[in-house]
Amino acid sequence: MGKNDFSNIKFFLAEFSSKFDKHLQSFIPKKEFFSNRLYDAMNYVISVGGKRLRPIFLIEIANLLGVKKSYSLRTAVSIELIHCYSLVHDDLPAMDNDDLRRGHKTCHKMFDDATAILVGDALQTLAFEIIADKKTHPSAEIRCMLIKELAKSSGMSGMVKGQMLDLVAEKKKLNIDEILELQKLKTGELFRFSCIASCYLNNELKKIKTFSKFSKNLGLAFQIKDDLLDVEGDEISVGKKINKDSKRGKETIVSLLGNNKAKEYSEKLIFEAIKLLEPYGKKAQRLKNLTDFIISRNS
Ligand code: GRG
Repeated sequence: MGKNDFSNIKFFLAEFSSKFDKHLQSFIPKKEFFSNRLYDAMNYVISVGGKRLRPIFLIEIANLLGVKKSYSLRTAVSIELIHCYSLVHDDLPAMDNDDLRRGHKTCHKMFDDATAILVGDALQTLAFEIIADKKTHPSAEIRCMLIKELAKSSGMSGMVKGQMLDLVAEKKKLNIDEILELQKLKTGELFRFSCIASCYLNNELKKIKTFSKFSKNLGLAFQIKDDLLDVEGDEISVGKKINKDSKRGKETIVSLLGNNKAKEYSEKLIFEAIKLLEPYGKKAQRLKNLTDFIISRNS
């Protein structure tokens, strides 16, 4: 991808975020007697930035398949809410114990631990409430399939399981296969939902296989880049503490393969992901550029 394409993608992402964020915020009340603290904290979490990568992939794939915009937008809000909840809980002292997220104080530092737990719970349940609503899709069957996928990708056989393995990894050295499995669950599962949701929304279940494969490569390449930023990036651009994994003695794909091999591996994953979009020709150009951005980004 040329230099111009890279700045175009950054411009496109900024434009997307500003529109998407307004929509995201519209789901959370600004003020209400008695519940102000909860809503203030929820609004804080969704207003302090974030790249919005999961929503953007969901919406770009939806556009490619021709899904009605209001359906994909609501589903994209749901996956971002799940992602935000996971970050709030991950930052808590009982988990990663972080003070900085998206360049701002973490939720529990800005408010307190109990509020952060409730914020996570409320963001998570709101995600399911949005998908379950008829406005997301007129077919109850399709809404149920989406709810099941979202639960699977975020719950005990998806992200939560991955997070548990990650906690175990603090005490036990994992090998490369175990780390790949951990990352597939912890990070990859939400990307999988983002990439296959439109197959449900458009009732094109046959396409799930291709987009699952696409998401597998995307999620893994994203994680490798995340690990590389942890060792090569700077705290200001990344917006969170760096060198976290090495300080905790945690193995990552990068620590096991070395920076160069890990980089090569991520490039191969992205090359193969982009190849899966070939049947869509020029219509998929922006999605291809976004896919490439996953490993060229610096935050
Ligand atoms: C608490 C159940 C539970 C799960 C937490 C998300 C997560 C699982 C842990 C966060 C720690 C971490 C660094 C995970 C690896 C990759 C990841 C999810 C990075 C953050 O995603 P970005 O870069 O974040 O898309 P922004 O802030 O841009 O949305």
